[in-house]
Amino acid sequence: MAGELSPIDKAKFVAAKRAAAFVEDGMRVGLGTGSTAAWLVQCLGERVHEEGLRIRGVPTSSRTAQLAREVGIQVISLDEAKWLDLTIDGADEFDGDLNLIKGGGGALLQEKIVATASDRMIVIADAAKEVETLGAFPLPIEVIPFGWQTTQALVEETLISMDVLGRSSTLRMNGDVPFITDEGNHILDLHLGRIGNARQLALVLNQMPGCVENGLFIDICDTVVIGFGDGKVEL
Ligand code: ABF
Repeated sequence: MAGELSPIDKAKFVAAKRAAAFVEDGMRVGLGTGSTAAWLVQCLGERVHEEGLRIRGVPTSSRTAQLAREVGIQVISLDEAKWLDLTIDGADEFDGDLNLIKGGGGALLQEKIVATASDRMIVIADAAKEVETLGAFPLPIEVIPFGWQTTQALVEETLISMDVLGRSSTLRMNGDVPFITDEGNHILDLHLGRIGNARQLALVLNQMPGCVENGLFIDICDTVVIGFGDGKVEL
């Protein structure tokens, strides 16, 4: 499967493969979104075929659901699973406290619901995702379409009082049209540069009318499996 991979893809693959080993027979597993999580789904599909691994997968996006079915993983809904033994997902940034920025793939709402409905959450990431302080990656927030420009203005105004470097935001586009999430919402990307108090910002953002969820994952991740371009893995 891994063949000749670029260093970045090798890093993602080895992290995913290592994390796949944590999945035990009979588990209900949350399956993340993004290119690193796609490797995980592939690795689990191999285990299903080669070992007869019996798992039920709960995808965090329609894209992941399709891939999971393609590789032979039994897909069920979160409500059918009721609770998950383990969720494995990617991230855009992680810091020393294992707090995350997620949502670069636009699935942060379902990802956060699935991750918090799990006994354990493992993040798989290439080493470039590790940061001293969150915020260089634009922080995605999911907002309902109704009055989104007003929501955007309120969010930017609120950021003035927060410990962040930047305060501008942009509507995420999909070509010439706004990106639409699986739930039919928009994504605003907040260009903050550096987030001094991620916990406080996460709380404030979710008080904003029109803001459904934000991409700050605070106290949710239990373990980060870090992949490197030379094939090394750390956790
Ligand atoms: C998803 O994985 C998103 O939350 C996050 O943005 C993305 C990272 O993508 P990749 O693994 O392709 O770098 O879970």
